[in-house]
Amino acid sequence: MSAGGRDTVAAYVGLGGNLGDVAETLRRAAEALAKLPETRLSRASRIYRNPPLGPPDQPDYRNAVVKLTTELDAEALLDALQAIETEFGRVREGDRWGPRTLDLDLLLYGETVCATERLTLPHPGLRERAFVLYPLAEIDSDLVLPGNERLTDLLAQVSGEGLECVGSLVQVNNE
Ligand code: ROI
Repeated sequence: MSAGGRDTVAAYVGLGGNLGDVAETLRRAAEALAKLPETRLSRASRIYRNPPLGPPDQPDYRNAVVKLTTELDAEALLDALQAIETEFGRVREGDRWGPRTLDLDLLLYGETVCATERLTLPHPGLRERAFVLYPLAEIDSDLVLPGNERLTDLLAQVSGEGLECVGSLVQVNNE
C-alpha cells in the first residue's frame, strides 16, 4: 500500500524500435514513463542492439526494459503506454511485424495473469525473446514470474548471441 491507500504494483515495460535515432527515442520514452502520474521509474536496463525477430529485411532493433512502481491499474497504464507510442510517431495500423519508431510492451503487471482482447499478461512473447529476457535479468535477476517460473530458467533456454549493449537508457550520475 502507498501513503494514499492504493496498491502499488511493480510493472515491467519493454521498449523497442528500429526507425530513426532509436537510442534517443528510447531515452525520451523512458523520461515520459518516469513522469506518468502515480508512477515511479525504479530501474532501467541498458540498451541492446539486436537483429529483428520476424522479417529480416528491416534495420536492427534497439531494446531495453524498465521497472515501474505504479498505482495506475493495468488498463490505465496500457492507455498511457499507447499515448507515449503515438507521441513518438508510432502508427498502429502499420505492419504488425514491420519496422517501428517505438514499441512499448507491458511485460508484467505484478502477479496479474490475464488474456483480454487488449491485454495479455504476462506478455505472450516474454518467455522466448532474448531481447526482453536479458535486459529484464539486468534489472531484476531474481525475478519470478506468475506461476513460479524463474527468469534464470527462461534465460538458460535462449541464446544471447546477437545482443550487443550500445548505451544506457537513463542518465547515470555517480557523483
Ligand atoms: N525484433 C526485435 N529484435 N525487437 C523488437 O522489439 C521487435 N518487435 C517486434 C517484432 C517485429 C516482432 N520484431 C522485433 O514487434
